[in-house]
Amino acid sequence: MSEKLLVPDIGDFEKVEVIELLVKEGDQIKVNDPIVTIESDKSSVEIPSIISGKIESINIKVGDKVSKGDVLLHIVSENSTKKDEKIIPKDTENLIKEAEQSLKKNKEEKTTLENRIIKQEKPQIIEVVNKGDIDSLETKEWLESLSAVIERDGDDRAHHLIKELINKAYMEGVNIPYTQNTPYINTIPVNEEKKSTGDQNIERKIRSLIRWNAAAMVVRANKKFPELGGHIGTFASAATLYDVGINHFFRAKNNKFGGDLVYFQGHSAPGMYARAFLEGRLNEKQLDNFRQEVKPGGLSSYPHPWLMPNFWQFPTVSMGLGPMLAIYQARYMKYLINRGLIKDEGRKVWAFLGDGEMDEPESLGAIGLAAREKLDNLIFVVNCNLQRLDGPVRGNGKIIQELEGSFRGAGWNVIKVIWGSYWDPLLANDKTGHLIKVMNETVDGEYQAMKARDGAYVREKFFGKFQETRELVSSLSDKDIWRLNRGGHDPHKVFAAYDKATKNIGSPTVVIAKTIKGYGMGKTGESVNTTHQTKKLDIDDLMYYRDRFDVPLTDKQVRNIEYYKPDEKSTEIKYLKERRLHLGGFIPERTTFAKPIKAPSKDIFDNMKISTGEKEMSTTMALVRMLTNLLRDKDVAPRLVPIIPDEARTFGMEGFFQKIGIYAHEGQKYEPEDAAQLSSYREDKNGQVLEEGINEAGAMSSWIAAGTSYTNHDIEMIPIYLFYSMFGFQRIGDFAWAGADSQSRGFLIGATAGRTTLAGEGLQHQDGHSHLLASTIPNCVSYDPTFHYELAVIFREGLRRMHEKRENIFYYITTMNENYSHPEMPKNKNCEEGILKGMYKIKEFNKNKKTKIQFLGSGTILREMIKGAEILQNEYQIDCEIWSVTSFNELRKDGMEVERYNLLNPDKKPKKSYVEECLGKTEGPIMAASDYMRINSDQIRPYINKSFYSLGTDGFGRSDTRKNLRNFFEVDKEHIVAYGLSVLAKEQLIASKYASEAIKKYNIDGKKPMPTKL
Ligand SMILES: Cc1ncc(C[n+]2csc(CCOP(=O)(O)OP(=O)(O)O)c2C)c(N)n1
Ligand SMILES: [Mg+2]
Repeated sequence: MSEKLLVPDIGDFEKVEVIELLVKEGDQIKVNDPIVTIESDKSSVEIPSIISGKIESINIKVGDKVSKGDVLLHIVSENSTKKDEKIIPKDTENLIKEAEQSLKKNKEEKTTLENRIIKQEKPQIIEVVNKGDIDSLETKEWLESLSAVIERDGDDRAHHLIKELINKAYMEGVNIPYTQNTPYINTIPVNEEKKSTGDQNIERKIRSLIRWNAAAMVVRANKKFPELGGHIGTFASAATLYDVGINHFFRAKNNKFGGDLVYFQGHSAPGMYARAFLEGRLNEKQLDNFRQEVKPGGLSSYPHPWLMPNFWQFPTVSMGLGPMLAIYQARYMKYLINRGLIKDEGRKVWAFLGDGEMDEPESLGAIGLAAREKLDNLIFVVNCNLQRLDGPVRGNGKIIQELEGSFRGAGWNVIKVIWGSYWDPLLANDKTGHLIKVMNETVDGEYQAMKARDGAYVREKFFGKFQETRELVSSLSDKDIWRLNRGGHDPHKVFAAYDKATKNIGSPTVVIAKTIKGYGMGKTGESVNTTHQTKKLDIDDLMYYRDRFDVPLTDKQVRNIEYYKPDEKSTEIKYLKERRLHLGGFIPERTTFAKPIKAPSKDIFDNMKISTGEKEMSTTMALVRMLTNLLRDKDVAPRLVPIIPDEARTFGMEGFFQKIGIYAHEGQKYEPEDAAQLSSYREDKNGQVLEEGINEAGAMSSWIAAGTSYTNHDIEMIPIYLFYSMFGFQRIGDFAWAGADSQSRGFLIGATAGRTTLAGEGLQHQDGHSHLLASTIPNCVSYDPTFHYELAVIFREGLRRMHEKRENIFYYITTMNENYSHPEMPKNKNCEEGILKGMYKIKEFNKNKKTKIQFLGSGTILREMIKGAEILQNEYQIDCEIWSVTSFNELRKDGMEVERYNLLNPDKKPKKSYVEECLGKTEGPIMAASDYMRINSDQIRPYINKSFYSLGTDGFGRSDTRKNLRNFFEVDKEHIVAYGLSVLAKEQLIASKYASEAIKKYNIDGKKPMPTKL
């Protein structure tokens, strides 16, 4: 039966041009196969078929304008099933799934509840003493009732009752301030702690050796070169947190398992080196080259994959990046799983963070997303040693409670590990609740001060606050009191917390552990405000450190600050290795087994090498067209990860919503408002687009996760992050640097780029420097193309270099939103090479054969230069060669290298920079211009021995028409003509009157201040 395929609802557009026919008569097609591509002045989308069958006739051709309801094709259908009828109603499917899941969950919950009720010992009544308690007897009764409920019906019932009480109070108008906090005690009750299976004695010995070697490494390096720096205090406070993880939880990547991903806190790097030394992965010589990275074999100061590519995976030392990168890494892992690209192996992402670090807005900035996306593969461990660099993190408050509130409020599973096991009996005996009261009321400044003093001080200042607490410790000596340990230094408590964290389902977990900064460093380094920067320990401190951790070194060895490594056959080394063997291998370790992606054949970009004729389009639109083409390449299509921070419509990418879907871990639970339209907002569990919302830092973190997929997930992916160019490097510069360090591969597209192409926006939108920022990153390759074929050549080469040849570089390409027609690619065989190297001659005006000038134009301003050159030829008889400069940055890189070579080889024939090759033999002075600051084009000035002038858009942007903006910044064709004549006059190639006349003619006000001053 023959059926018509009609143009569907395409939104507000009418008479949209058909730019591509993707089928022909006689083709057999299936539902969802793309039929035609249509393009409005903003975006291009493919229309998929909703019928399967054989194409009988095609009613449209390229160039036709179509509207909703027009007939595209006649199809002889196979079974006359239309997509609309066949589609399983998504919502019903979701409902069934959800119901099934909740049934399963209920069952699980019931069993765990039963278990809990059975194993629960009689809960203790914790009475929290409160000054304002007007009837303590009544309070006691209520608390006893609650205890009875917990005992009889379990935690959930108790929770339910409390919730009901709060609701009731709220309904009665009682204004109860809401709190996300629990008392200042461990989250996991003693009776629910999972016991470690490890040998605590051996583990303590190993930990002590790691502590010693880490400190020795820093002290030795600083003895040799006092300028080198380093940190002892951070790792000293976190050693147990890492050790328990590495001995029992962090699973390495191997041929059977993808590996957990661990973000180590930057300043704790010495601890990781010290462990690798015991593991035999690093030798003494390497430890002695800590922070001496210039010669090969040195150990990098902090985790830097660029400098130690086989060891470190994640750069974290710029505080705040780690937490955000880890969140998006966990999210990206789920994305890969949901798209069926990797298996779900229950891998975890762990992130170790400092409590001071949590002040960075980025640290807490994305925790909402982690909860929303139910990232139960994510575990944060916040090391709360209560100190940052200068002093206490929250001297007057409590960082642990503050973090608990923030994370609980955001929907995380919070596990507080505050007190070590020595406190357990005291807490159990705290029948009056006074101990918890003191714990709650003592501020961090006091807690810190106590650990800088001794047991007697703690007795007086802490337990001495109440008679009840004083009595609680009356039988303890000062030494016993001093031994009361913090949770983060207690391997049992840490083990129990990690165990619980790894088993949590449905939400991310944060383990908030209390520790002591500089733990074990003695009077000069423990819990004092200067701990962070202590990098030298005197002999007494070293002796103390040795004794404190029972390191088997003689006094002489301590004086020599010798490392200690037990024999390979010792129980310690055997144990350490056995643990790692059990967990699949060493950690951290960076490897990659990803297969390259074959770059698409050149012809996939053929349609971008022909002229667009009358048709005008922006380079952003050309890019989207190109991506649409790439989605038809079977090798590339599944690997593309388009990332957009709420700007798809700005860039004309809304067609992607239907075509490849927006990733949403819960699918789409609602019918979108625009469901009937071709570009409907389609969320899908295996959607491909990462729509990040207004969140550039998050989008960049996703880009880094995808760009390092080849090493962290052993699958090469092609992230393409499109953003307003002004909200790129300027906004997320530190992330871009971390991405570079991580050796991310992929594309950053600075769309709506330039200072004058984005008309009608303004100072905060108009970018005149992103290329300069890009140029600061050594492995960033950047381009500012003008025409669609340039873009195509650059993009394909990017795919080839990064994803086929696996070079550790990334691309920054600016695209614009100014519509113009694009010429055919010049036939010159060197054109492609020139585009990639950074410049090629695009046009020549040589009618007059008298005076000549060289114009170097980039991006949108190239077009002004072409128009200016035309005026110069026709009205002033000046010839001109015009060069399209696709990348001043690339030209500069080549110039620097060649110059260096020539300086280093004074006796050899000098090499020529590519700029010199292009311009060396040309006639006339050079004038360069771009839509960026002059310094952009000035970059190549040193590499050519000719008069060189540049125009650019230095100054604050502002909103106006493109014409007015280019006039204001003096980069329009009129200024190009006037300045061009002035340059020639200055070079005494023409009389100055021509320049003066042009200045007058074009109403150029010589008295107008520099735009930088306006
Ligand atoms: C973005 C950034 N700002 C400042 C620093 C300098 N800095 C290094 S460590 C540190 C204090 C860290 O304190 P915390 O996060 O509590 O870590 P701890 O060493 O106490 O575990 C500071 C300010 C940095 N590394 N990164
Ligand atoms: Mg700290």
